[in-house]
Amino acid sequence: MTMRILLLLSLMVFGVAPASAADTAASIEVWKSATCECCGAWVKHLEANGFTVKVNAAEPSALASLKRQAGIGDKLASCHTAMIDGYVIEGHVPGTDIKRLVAEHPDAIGLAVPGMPAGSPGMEQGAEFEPYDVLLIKKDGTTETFASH
Ligand SMILES: [Cu+2]
Repeated sequence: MTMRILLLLSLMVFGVAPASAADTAASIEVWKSATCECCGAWVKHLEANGFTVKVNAAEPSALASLKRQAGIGDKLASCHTAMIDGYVIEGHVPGTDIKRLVAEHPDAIGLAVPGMPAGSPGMEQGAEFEPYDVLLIKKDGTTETFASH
């Protein structure tokens, strides 16, 4: 009986460890236009999900060249661009998907939600919800569906 309890306790400890490791890595840097409201709402969504967010105001031309350098083509582009743990996060990507990306650590450029789908984090418009995919951007520039919402 005691052994079983010990085993259970150690399982609980190991079960908790990856979550706290992910929390310490949850520091994200965002580039956005100073006046972009939906970008600001997305930053609040990240903070509510435990991320520490550093926000940089960027002029449209600087933002565009940042996206180009990061490997974000026109088809993937959205309003804001962020970096976490060496990954690029483009657009209104949910915090849960960012945490999963960091935890799974795939060989990829990052995640993108192209455009600005209604109902994605920061794009809440009442009850309106436009189903959208979170795309994993691979190093060769191709994408695959990482999550569907
Ligand atoms: Cu937006």
